Amino acid sequence: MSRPIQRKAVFATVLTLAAVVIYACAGRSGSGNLVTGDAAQRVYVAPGHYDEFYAFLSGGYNGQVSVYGLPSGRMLKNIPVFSQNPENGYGYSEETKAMLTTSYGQVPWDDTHHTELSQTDGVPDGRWLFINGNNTPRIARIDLGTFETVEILEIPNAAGGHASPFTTPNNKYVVSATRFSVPVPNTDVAIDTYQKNFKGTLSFIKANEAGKFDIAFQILMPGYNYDLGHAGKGPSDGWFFFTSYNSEQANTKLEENASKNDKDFIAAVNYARAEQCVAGGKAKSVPASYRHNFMDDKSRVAVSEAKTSVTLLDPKDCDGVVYYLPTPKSPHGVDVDPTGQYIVAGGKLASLIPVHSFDKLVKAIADKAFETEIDGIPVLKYEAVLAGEVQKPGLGPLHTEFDGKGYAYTSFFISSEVVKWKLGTWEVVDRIPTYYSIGHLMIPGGDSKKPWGKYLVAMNKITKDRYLPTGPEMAQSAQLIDISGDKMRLLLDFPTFGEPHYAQAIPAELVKNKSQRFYSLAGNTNPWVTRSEKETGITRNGKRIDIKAIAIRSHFAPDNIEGVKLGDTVYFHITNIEQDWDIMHGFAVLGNTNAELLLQPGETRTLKWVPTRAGVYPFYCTDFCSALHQEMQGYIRVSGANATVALSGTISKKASAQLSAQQK
Ligand code: RUQ
Ligand code: CUA
Repeated sequence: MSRPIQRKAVFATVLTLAAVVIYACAGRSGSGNLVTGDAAQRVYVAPGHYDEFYAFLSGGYNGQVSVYGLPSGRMLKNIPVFSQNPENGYGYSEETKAMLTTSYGQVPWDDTHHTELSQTDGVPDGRWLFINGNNTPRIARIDLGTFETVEILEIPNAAGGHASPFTTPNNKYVVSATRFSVPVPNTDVAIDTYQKNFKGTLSFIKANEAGKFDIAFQILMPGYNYDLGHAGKGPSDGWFFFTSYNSEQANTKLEENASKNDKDFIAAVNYARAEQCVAGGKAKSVPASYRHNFMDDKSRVAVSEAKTSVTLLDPKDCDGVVYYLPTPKSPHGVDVDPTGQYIVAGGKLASLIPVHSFDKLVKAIADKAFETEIDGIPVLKYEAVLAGEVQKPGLGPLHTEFDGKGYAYTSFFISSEVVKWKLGTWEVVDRIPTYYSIGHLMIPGGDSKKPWGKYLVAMNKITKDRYLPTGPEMAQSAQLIDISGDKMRLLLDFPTFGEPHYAQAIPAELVKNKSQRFYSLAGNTNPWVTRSEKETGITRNGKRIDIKAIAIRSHFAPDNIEGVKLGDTVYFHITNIEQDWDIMHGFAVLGNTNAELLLQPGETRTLKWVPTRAGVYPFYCTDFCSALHQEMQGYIRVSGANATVALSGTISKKASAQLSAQQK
C-alpha cells in the first residue's frame, strides 16, 4: 500500500464528511420547513377514515416489520418476524418458538432490510410480504390475510443475506445473495487465504406456495460482496441482476481496500439457463445444514425441519448462466425500470448514474463483446451494454424507483436528496432535499411493472433536529413526498419504529378486504385446543403438568388450580374461544420468566412455567377485553415437592353457573 493512495482515501473521506455537514447545516438553517400550501390537507385522513395505501416498513435492526397507512403516516401494526416479541409472545410461546430455530440454535433477533410484496405478472398482488434477515441469512413470508409471519427459511453457504428477498414476476423465486463471502462449505482456514478460499453464492428460492420455501439452486460466485438484486421483467424476464462490490477481494480495511477499482460488477444471471443446467445434471448436491420453519395453518403450531443438502451450480459448468457488467463504482442498488429494458445502478462512490440496456446486453452476448473472463464468467464491455449515464446527478447514489410515467427517482445519501430524472434522455428534471442522509426510497409498486406513482417515501438514516430530542438516539424517520406533479413536494415527516430500511406499499383495496377477522375455533387442530369449558382439564405426567384452559369475556376456566409441586414444569394451554373480530385476551402469571401470551380469537397458545418458590400465584388477562377485564383472573397454588395436595382445577361460580345452564 503506497502512501499517496492512503492520503487520497483520507482526503476523499474528509470531503465526504464535509458534504454531509454542509447539507445537514443547510437543513437546519430553515430550508427544513419547505412544506407549503395544502400539504396538511393532503396527508390528513379524518378520524374514522382509512388511508389510501398500506406501507410495510422494514424495522432494520429491530428484526420486525411495521405497517403504516399512507398518506397519514399513522402506524397500524408491528409484525414480529425474526425477533421475539414479548408484547404478544411470538418466539416465546411453545407454538411459535420453532419459527426462530436455525442451524445455530434459537436466533431470537435479526437485522431486516428489505420488504418485498408478492407479485402476479410483475404487479404487487397483496398476498404475501417477504422480508430478509441479514445477520443469520433467512427469508420470511408474512401472510397479508393475518399479518403474521408464517414461514422462515435459513440460507446455507451464505453470511449476510443482504440482496434479498427480491422476487421474480410471479414469485417463482425470491433470491438471497451473500453479502460476505465465506469459505464454501464454511471451514477453518486462514483469513488471508480469502482470494483462494472465499466464495459468494446467489440463492434462488421457490416462493410461490405458502409453507413450501425451498432452495431450487445456488450459484457459486467469485468471492466479492453481493449487495442488492432485482429481477428482470417484460423482455428481461428470466434474468436477475445483482450488484457486487469488493471485486478487489479485500479482507481487511474494506473502506479503503474495496474502493480502489474504478468499476465493480453487476452480475446478470440467466436463471432460465440455470434451470436447464440443473435439469441437465450440471449442478452438484452438496451437504449443507439449514432450517425450514413454518406455521401449520390449522394447528398454528410452528414446525422446524432440518435440511441437509443444497443444489450448487458452478458457472464454469454452465456456460451462458452469468455475465458481469462493469459498473462504476462499488454499486449498491440495482433497479429495473417498469418496461424491463433499463437496469439502473447506484454506484455509491460514483459521480454519475450508469444505466444498462437489456437489448444491448443480449446483443453484446451474441457479439461476444467480452473484456475478459473471471472464474468462467464473461465480463461484457461497459460501452457495449450502456444505455446512458445520468451526469452530475448528486453525491452518493444508492437506490432508484420509478413512477410508471417515464421518470426515475434516485436517493443520494451524501448530498441528502431525491433526484428525479427522465428515462431515455437521462436528464435531471427535479431534486428535493431530504432530512437527512436518505437510504432507500419507495414508490408504491415502484420496483414493479405498475407503479402507483403518487407518493414517494424517503427513508432517512439521521434525523437530528427534526423531532423533539429523545436523548443521544433520535427517532428514526421517513418523509412523504408528493410526486403527482412536475415538481416533487414534501408533505410529511413521520417517525418510524426501528430503522426504516426499505419499504413496499400497495393500494389498501388490494389487502383490506381479505383481512381475516378471527381464527376458526372449529378448524383449530392444536393438540391442546379447548373449545369449551367442558373440555378444560389438568393432567399430570411425571413432573409435567398440562393445563387446558379457555379464555372468554370475562373469565378463565379453570381459574383456581392446585396440586402443582416444586420441581414440576407447568404448561398453560390457553384457547381464546371468542369468534369475534378483534376480541383478544392476554395471559400472564406472577414471575413467569418468558413473556405474556396474547391470544387472537380462536387461537391456542402455550406458556411454559417452572415455579421456583412455593406459594400462590395470580394469573390474569393482560388485554383490556371487556368491562369486567379486571375480574378476568385466577390463582395457581404451588406446594412443596413432597406435598400431597390433589391436582384440581375449579371454574369460577359464574362459569359453573353458565356451564350448568348450558348443560340443561
Ligand atoms: S441496502 S445497507 Cu437496502 Cu441500501 Cu441495506
Ligand atoms: Cu380478557 Cu381482559
